[in-house]
Amino acid sequence: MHDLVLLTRPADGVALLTLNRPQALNALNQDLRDAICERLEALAADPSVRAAVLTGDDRAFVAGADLRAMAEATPESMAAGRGHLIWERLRGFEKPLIAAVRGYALGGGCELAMACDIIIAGEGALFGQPEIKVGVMPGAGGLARLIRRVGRPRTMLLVLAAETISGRQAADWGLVSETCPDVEVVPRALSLAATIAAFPAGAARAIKAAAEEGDGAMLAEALAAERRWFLSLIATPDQREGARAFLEKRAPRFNTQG
Ligand code: CO8
Repeated sequence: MHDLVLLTRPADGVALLTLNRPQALNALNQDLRDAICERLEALAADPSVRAAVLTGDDRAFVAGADLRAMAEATPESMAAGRGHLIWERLRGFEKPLIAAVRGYALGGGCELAMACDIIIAGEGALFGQPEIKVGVMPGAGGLARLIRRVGRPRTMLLVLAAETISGRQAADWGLVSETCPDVEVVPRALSLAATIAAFPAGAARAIKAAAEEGDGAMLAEALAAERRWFLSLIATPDQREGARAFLEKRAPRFNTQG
């Protein structure tokens, strides 16, 4: 499991987590979610870590929830499973966390980046919430957080029309903190993490807590509603068709009549 999320300590006070499931473009299956949670718990408990960077590789930050796993899921199995724990773990993570995004950040990948405090995006990064293409919708902030960051009209362009945007456009929209050439993404994120690690840890913790509390109550409600509607689409004929068509590399045949 440790191989799924590599941990290095490139600078004093700084941890670098690298998602390592390249054969599936870091799609979030349960093993990868568990490995992320495990790493976050270890970093939370380690007083020598004062800021962390989360990254993927050149091709993908994360290409979404794992559609292979979703092909067989039911609302009950998903609601009862551990799938949501990663989002709770991220919301409860008290140390500054920076997403360093290169390549695809789609669906759950865009949601994972938005669950971090700062997002550094490569110019070639690609952000989107294209769940509708596979018969579902975002379930972990792709509506609730995105609407707060870029506004509803732009959110709906990504969520309803499955449009994707580059890292540069994501910066213009305010979805990410800043953009830079792809090769500079991880160094820039690490440099910011080192800066933060040299500031008082108590102040950083208070800033995160205040940001969460300020936005928190209404966000929590919106996230719960989003997850409920997401689960309502699991195991429907269109969701099954969407996942199977993706895995079989063919165009889906959806019921477009309602
Ligand atoms: N799940 C599983 N496997 C994937 C995924 C995925 N999301 N994305 C890519 N892969 C796999 C492919 O199946 C392929 O494997 P193989 O070589 O065995 O066939 C490998 O990764 C490489 O992918 P491609 O060959 O497709 O690479 P391309 O460069 O041609 O295309 C894309 C890259 C455009 C990223 C394409 O792979 C794609 O469209 N992927 C799916 C993107 C997507 O729809 N993401 C949204 C998923 S749904 C979601 O995230 C819901 C989140 C809700 C969470 C709420 C929880 C409560």
